[in-house]
Amino acid sequence: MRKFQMTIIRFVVCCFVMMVQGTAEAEEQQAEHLVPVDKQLSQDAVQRLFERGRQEVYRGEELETIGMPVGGIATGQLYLRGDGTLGLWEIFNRHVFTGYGRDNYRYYRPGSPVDSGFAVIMRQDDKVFVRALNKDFENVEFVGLYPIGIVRYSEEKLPVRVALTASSLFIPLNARDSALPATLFHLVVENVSKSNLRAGVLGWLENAVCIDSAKAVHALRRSRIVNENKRTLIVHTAEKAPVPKVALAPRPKIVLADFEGSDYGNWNVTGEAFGKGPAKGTLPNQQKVSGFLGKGFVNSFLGGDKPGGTLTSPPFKISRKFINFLIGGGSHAGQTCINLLVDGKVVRTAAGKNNEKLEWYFWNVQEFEGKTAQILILDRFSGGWGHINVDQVELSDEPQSGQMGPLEQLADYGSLVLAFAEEGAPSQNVRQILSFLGDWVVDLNIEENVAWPVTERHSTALATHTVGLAPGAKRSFTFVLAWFFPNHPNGHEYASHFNSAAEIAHYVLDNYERLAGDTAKWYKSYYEHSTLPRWLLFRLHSTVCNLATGTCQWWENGRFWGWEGVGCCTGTCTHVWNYAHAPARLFPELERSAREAQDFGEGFDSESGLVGFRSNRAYAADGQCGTILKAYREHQMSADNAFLKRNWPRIKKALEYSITQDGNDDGLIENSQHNTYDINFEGPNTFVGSLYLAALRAGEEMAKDMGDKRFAKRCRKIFESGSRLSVERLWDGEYFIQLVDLKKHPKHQYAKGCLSDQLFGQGWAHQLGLGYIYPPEYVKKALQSVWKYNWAPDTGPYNAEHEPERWFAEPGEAGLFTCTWPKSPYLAEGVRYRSEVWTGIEYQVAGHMVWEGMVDEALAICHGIHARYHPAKHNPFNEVECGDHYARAMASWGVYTALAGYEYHGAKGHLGFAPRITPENFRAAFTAAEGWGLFLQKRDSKIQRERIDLRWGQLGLKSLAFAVPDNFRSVKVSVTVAGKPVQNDYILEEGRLEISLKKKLVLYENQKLDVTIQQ
Ligand SMILES: [Ca+2]
Ligand SMILES: [Ca+2]
Ligand SMILES: [Ca+2]
Repeated sequence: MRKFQMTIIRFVVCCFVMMVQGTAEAEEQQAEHLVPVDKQLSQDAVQRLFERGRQEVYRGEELETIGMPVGGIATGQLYLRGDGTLGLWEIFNRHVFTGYGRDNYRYYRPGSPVDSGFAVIMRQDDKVFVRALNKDFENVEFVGLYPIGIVRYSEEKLPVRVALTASSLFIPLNARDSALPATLFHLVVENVSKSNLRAGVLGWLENAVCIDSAKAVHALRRSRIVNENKRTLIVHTAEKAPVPKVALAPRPKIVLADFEGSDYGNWNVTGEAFGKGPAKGTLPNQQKVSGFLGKGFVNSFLGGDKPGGTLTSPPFKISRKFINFLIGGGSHAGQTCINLLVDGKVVRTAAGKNNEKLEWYFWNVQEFEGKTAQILILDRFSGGWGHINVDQVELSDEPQSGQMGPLEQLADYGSLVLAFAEEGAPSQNVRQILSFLGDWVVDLNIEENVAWPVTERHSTALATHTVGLAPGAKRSFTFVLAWFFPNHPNGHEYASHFNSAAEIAHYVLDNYERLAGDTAKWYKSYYEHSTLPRWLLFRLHSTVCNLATGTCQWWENGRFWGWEGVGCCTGTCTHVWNYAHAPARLFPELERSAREAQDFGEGFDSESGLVGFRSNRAYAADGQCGTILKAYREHQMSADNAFLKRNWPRIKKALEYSITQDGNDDGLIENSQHNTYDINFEGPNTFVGSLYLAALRAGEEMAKDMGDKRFAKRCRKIFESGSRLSVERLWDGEYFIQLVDLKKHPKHQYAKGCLSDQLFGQGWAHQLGLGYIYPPEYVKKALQSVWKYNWAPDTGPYNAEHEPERWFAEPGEAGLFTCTWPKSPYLAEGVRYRSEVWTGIEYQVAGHMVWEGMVDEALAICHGIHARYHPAKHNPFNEVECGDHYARAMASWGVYTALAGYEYHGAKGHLGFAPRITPENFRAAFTAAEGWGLFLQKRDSKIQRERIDLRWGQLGLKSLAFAVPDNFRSVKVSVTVAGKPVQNDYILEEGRLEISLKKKLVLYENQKLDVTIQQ
C-alpha cells in the first residue's frame, strides 16, 4: 500500500490548486445552504461525548417505547418491554410488514397478544402480598443493554426489592446456542425491611399455541404442569379435538351478498365512499384491483381515499359455523374494516392489508350460532389507503382459506414452555396465592393436565416455594421461557436439534453455567471492561438485536436469510446488507452461509457472474461490488483458506461481472447502475466507483492468496487507473461528484451534489485493511465536506425546505442527510431519499471518519442517532427504515471496529489494533475467527503495553500490528504468553509496529498474550 501512496503524490500536487479554488467558491455559497457550517457543538459537549459516563437508567414515560429483543437469533421476535413484561410475541411464523417511514418511526408502546408475567410473593407477620412485576409498581427502572435486559422494582411500603433480568443466550462465534428459541429470566428478591420474611415468585403463561389458526381449526389446547429433572414446567401444546360421534356433513353454504347487482339491494348505505351500488372494477386513480368474484364488489375508493361512509346488511341469522368473505384495501383497524355485529356489539372485525387485491378471510362464529347479526362495512379514514374492498360474504360450515392444512403443519402449531429451574410449590399453595391476586387478563389455571377448546384463552400459573429471607438477604429464582414452532416455510435451524419447547428449556438449564456464563462474559467484556463511553457502547451494540427479530431467518438447511427490515423487502438484499458489519464479526458462520447459499449459490448466475441482489437475476451495481468485499471479509473472519478455496472461482467470476460493466478496464463504471437508493445512477461516480475499486483491491488480495497472479495483476491495473481517473474527473475541489448528463438523465442523479455515501468503498477498504483507494488528502477533504454540508444539528430547517419522502428525523433532531447540493441548484428530482436520514449511512460515514481521525465528528453523528432513539421518543432498540429493525443499521459495528483500529486476517493469523480513542488507556472486546476476548493498551511517554486477553475459544496468531506514538522512533519489543517469551521479529514504520512471530502460536481460552514496546 505504501508504494501506491508514493505514486499518487504526483497528482495530489497538481490537483491541490483546484481544491483551494473550490473551497473559496463554496464559502460564498454556504449562506444559502440550509445545513449550517457551525454544528453548535461546544467544547464541553464534545468532551462529554468521550466520557465513560454512567449507564443510562430509564423510568416513567420512557419505559413505554422500550422493546428489547430477548429471544434467540432468527427465532422470531419477543420483546422485553420497559416495565419488564413481554411484548410483541412474533414467534408464530407470521409474516408481518412493520411499515414504511412514518408508519414505524412513531411513538408507541409495543403490544402484547399473549398473557404472561411474574409476580413476587411475600409473607411477613401473617400478611401476604402478591405483586405483579409491571408498570403498576411505584418505582420501575430499565437498565437494559442488549442482550441483557434488567428491570428493577421497588416501592416504599413493600418489604422487598426485585430485579428482573431477561436475556437470550448470546455468545459470539457460537451461533447455534445464540439461536435458541428461549429467554432466560433471573428474579432476584431482596428483603429491604427490618424483619424476616418469606418470598417467592409466581410465573404464568398463556397457552398461545395456534394463536392465529384458533378461529378456524377444530382443536384443543392442552396445558400440563410437570415435574421433570427436579424442575417444574408449564407445558403448552395443542391437539386435534375428538371427532364428534355423529359427524355432521357440512351444510350447503348461504351467500349473504355477492354484490353483482346494480345497487346494494336491501343493504343500507351512508356517506359518499360506497356510491349507489357495487363497483365494477378498479376505480379512477386506484391501483389495479383484483381477486373479487364475478363483476361486482364493494369498493370505497369512489372519489379517492377522502370520502367515508358505511354499508350495513339487513339482519340475518347466524346459521353456519363460519362467515367467509373476500377483503382488500386499507389496513386501518376500526376505520377501513368489516365488522360483525351481534346484539349491536362488534364481535368480529377485519381490515385490509394495504393491498388492492381481495383475499379470503373468515370468522369462526360457532359461539353465535342461532343469533341475529349484521355486517357493517366501514370507511372512516381519509388518508392513504383510506378505503376498503369487500366481496362474497358467505355463511358456511367450512372456513375459506388457502392457508390452512392439517393441525401439525400449521405455522403456529408447536409448543410453549415456562420452566422453573427448581421444583415448584404444590398446586394448593398456588391456589392460595391466586386468591390474593386481583383481576387477570386471562383466566389462570393450575390444573396438572387440562384441555379446552382452542377458541378459549387460558393461562397457567406455577409458583416457587417461598424461602426465608433475613433483612438484607437476597434470593434468585431462575426461569426459562422456550418455544418450538418449526413450521416456518423454510424451517428453523433450531428444529434440526430439538423436538419440543420442553427439550429446549431442559437443554438451557442442563447447560446453564456454560450458556449463561458465556453470555455474561461477553456482556462484561463488551460493556463493563471497556474504556469506551457507555452511551456509545449501548448504541453500537443495540442494533445487533436485529438478528433476534423478524428481520432475520436461519433456515433448517443452515442458510441465513434476511429481510431488509421486519417483513420487507425480500432476499438478504446485497446492497442493504452491504452496510451491516455486525453479523459477520460476531457470527461469521451466518454470513458465510449467506454468501455460499445465496450470493454464490441460489442468486448466482454462473454464466455471467451476476449476483442477483435479492437472490434473483437482477443487477445492483453497489451490491455486486459489495459481494466481493463481503467475501473477502468472510475469508478474513475464517481460521483457514477453506471458505476462499470453495468460493474463489465464483468470487472471481462475480468481480469479472463488474469489470464487464466497467467495459474498458479504465476502472470507472459508466453505465446504468441500479443501487440502494432504488434508482439507477448514470455515469461515473464514487459511490459505486469506490466500492468497485475496493472490490478490485480485495480481488487482488484474494487472487494472491489463491496463487492467481495474473488476475491479481489485472485487478491492480484496473484499480490504479480507476483511482487516478476518479480524482481527475470526479473531484470538484471539496468532494467527489457524479459525471452525468442531466439533460439525458434528468431524474434520480446527484450530479454535483454532496452524497454522504460518496466514499462508501473507502470505508470498506479500511475495514478490510486494504488501505487507501484514493489519495488520503482527497479522502479526508471529502469526508470533511460530508460533515460540513450534510450533517445538521437540527434537520428541521433543511427538511422544511426539502421535504423528505420518509421522515426518520423530526425537526429539532440532528441527522446526516443522504445528499445535499451546497454548490449547485437543489435537484428536486435528484437521487431518491435525498433529504432523508438513515442510521445505516450515518454509521457507515461515522465509521469511516474514525479511520480518518475525525473522531469528534463520528461521535457527534452517533450521538445524534442515540438522541433520536431515546426512549422518550422511540424504542431505542429499533432503528427503522423500510420496516422495523432495519438491517442497514448493523453498520454500527463498523464504528466499533474502527475505534479499536481493528485489523484481522484469520487465515494468515494476523491481528492488529490502533485505538483511535484514549490510546493511552484503551480496552475493548474483540472477536476473531474462533475466539474472542478483551484487547488492552496502556501507553505512557516511554512504554506502551498491549494485552490480548482471550476469554472464549482460541486464536491462531502469526503476526500482530499496533500503532505507536510519533516519538517512539526506535523500540524494543517483547512478546510473552503466560510470562514465557515468544520469539519474534518486528519493524516500525511511520508509527506502525508490525510483529511477526517466528512460529504460529495458538492462544487458548483464559490465556493472555502481552506485548511490551519500549522506546
Ligand atoms: Ca362479486
Ligand atoms: Ca375513505
Ligand atoms: Ca469504464
